[in-house]
Amino acid sequence: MKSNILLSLGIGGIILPATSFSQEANNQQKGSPNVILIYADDLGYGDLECYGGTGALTPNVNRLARNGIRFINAHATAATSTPSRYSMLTGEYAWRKKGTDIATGNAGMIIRPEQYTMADMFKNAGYKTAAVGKWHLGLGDQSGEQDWNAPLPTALGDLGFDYSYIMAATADRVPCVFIENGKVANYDPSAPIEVSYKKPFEGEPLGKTHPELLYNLKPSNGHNMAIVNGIGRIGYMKGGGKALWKDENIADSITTHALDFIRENKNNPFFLYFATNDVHVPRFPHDRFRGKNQMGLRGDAIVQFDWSVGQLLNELDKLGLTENTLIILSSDNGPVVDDGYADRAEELLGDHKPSGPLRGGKYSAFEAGTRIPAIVSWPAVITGGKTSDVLASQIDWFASFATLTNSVLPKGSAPDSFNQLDNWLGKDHTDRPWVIEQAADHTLSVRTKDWKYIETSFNSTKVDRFTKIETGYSSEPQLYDLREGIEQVNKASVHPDIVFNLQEILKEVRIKGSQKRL
Ligand code: NG6
Ligand code: CA
Repeated sequence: MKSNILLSLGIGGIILPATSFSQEANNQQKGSPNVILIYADDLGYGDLECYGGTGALTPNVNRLARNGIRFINAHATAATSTPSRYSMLTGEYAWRKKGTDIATGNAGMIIRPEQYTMADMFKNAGYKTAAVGKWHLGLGDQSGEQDWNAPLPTALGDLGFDYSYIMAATADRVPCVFIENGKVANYDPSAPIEVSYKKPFEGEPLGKTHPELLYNLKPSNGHNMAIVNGIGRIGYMKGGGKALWKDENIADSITTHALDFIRENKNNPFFLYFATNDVHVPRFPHDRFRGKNQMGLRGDAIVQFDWSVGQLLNELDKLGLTENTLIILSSDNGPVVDDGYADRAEELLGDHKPSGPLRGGKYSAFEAGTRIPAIVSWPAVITGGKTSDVLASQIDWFASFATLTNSVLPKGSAPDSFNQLDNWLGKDHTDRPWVIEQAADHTLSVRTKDWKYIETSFNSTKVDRFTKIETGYSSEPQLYDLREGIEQVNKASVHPDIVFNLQEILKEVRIKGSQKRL
């Protein structure tokens, strides 16, 4: 029997009727479906058409949603990229580990080779594994010590990925080159690469000193160090020559490499982590995606993202792999409109609401920081066109995929990840007992289906000056009743018992770990 307090916290509520599954589907499930994780960057809860987005057409994502389940209560583990990705790929909350905040482009590898990753798990289950696109989890042994002109001593091959074609960090951070299997792709020996986040290289023009060279995009905040492709970046860089990326070709480049990987592995199970640069800044999509929506470059980036999704779906169709490929499409954190470039995103937003009905955005402790779109499709097993409001977190993908592939995880690995496979496949509608959300300043929130507690923060900023996003930080404890819709009225003083219980969950998960708390 559930205790009253569990019920009052909204724990364990069964929301939707369970779907029945045929024996055939269950048998298929025992096979090894291909798994593709399409991980968008800064794509908000309200950005896609199928989540109410009005500003840009996303027909390919619509197609995926028609074949799958659209989750409306799913969370990334953090409101920024590096901690979110760290948690997702290791099954360990990033706030347990130092050095997992937004990484520079010359950060050393944050996940260490001895850690067991989601890719290791797939590889041990007989899958071919690949990471294509944005990485943002460091490369090489030591921060700032990489020699970008030689193979990196440690890279994604040490974390279970058979193949990788990645950007070291983000498009707004140097080095602006792709790294393929631990080496700079298309390396140009005539232009040796040097990278520093400490000091500029003599003779290299900077955004700050040579704004006239920023012919593609100008910054609105920061982004005034190295200039590559007429766009200012974070960090200093020299050389690169023919290996330097052109921002307008990034989506084409990563999509092409993803398609090649799929083709090469059409006869064996594969795991593809496809992490797009879209819709992160600098938003500078290819010409053919321009001007197709009212929102300017941010909208064009959403359209370009949708195009990449369509390319993957078409290829699976062509190869006859659609039926037995499990696709999850989601985002690493919530949306931001002005993230440091003068791309007119704010001015052209119109009625489009990147956060949908939620409060806050990227970086924020409020819901839009981590509540993200999540669509799961697997035609062999899932009857499409459904919506699920089950409370879910990306932290559970690791253990859920382990169940999917009948994998045994080494002791101590993925310590915060629970097997919620049946929830993600729409068979079980029991909410996760709690979900923990990490804001940019490390403020943690714990939420159940009905309630959300935001712990007190020493940070007094209410609205970020540059992004104009409400942070959700307060020196007072905050409690919101999510049945009322968004976080609006702080009920902490009205329900001290609920505050206490949510604080206890947070304390125990923090100190004793997730498994002990269960
Ligand atoms: C911020 C950057 C922002 C973005 C973010 C990381 C400035 C002014 N802002 O510091 O542009 O790069 O870091 O985003 O430089 S994330 O999605 O990768 O976490
Ligand atoms: Ca992000």
